[in-house]
Amino acid sequence: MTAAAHRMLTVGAAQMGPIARDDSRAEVVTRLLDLLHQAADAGCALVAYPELTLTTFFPRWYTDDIAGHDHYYETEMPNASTQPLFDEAKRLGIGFSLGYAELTDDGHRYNTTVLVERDGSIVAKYRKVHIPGHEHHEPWREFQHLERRYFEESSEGFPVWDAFGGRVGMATCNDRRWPETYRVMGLQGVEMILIGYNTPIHYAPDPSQNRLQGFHNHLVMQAGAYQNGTWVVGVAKGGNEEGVESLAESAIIAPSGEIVAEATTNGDELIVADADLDWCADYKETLFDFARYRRPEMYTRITAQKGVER
Ligand code: CDT
Repeated sequence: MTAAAHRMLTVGAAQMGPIARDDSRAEVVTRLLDLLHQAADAGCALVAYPELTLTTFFPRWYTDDIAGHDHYYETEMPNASTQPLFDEAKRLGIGFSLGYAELTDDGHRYNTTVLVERDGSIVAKYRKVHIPGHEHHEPWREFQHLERRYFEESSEGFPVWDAFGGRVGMATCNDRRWPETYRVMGLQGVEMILIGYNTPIHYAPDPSQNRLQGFHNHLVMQAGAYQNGTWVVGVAKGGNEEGVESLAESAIIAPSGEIVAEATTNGDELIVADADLDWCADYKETLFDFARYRRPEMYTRITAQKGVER
């Protein structure tokens, strides 16, 4: 009897360098297309783009009237600006995930990622669950992090989808720091989690963490991958954007927790890995055989309680 062929998925993380406030969507999409063509040359079937790929990271600026930032949001996806990316990806037979600011018909604002299959069909939208930062202008900060002003917390949780020959999930930036993010998807058998991020190096509430940004980034994604037996694709919008230095260090992480591809620049850069989705089972069916070893009755506090008991 011959062994079944492993399910291989060649995946690219399309790191972006900075996007200026005045850059048009068309200019950004040109850069996305360039990365897509590099991905095609590398044999990718799936490309992950960062969080809020289409614009500068606008939550760094306060507006009294939130509608003052409406031009940073997309009301449709695809739309006229992104249609060339959707068309070219379909022509090349490459799927992708793309983060953007979503403004819904009924006025809700989400930090969203769309997942598109190789045939151009939309698999799903994921809306960011953990919204970091603050709601109001805080003049003591060097720059603002007003995600909590400009985005609602999603109440749709962390679903996974059968796509790309495996089981795929998504998370966005701050979500990657929370173990629950990975575990909720791990309990649904996730095999690859796509995570876009914009992480300023300077963390105003506690600058002693600044030097650890790169370490923490890899720490949380590597732990999430290993403890759930899943691939993790972490993709940054990095570099100095409108005077704010953001972490690059995009990485593709195997179910072993090992980094198998890592960006070396803080600009537009594609990194690629041949992901063996069947490698996940080596962890899911042994050390992390959830059905055999987990003790959910011991973990009830995790869903019953939000903050630390005093
Ligand atoms: N985009 C995003 O979620 N960034 C946060 C910054 C820290 S909170 C101010 C992050 O967790 O990387």
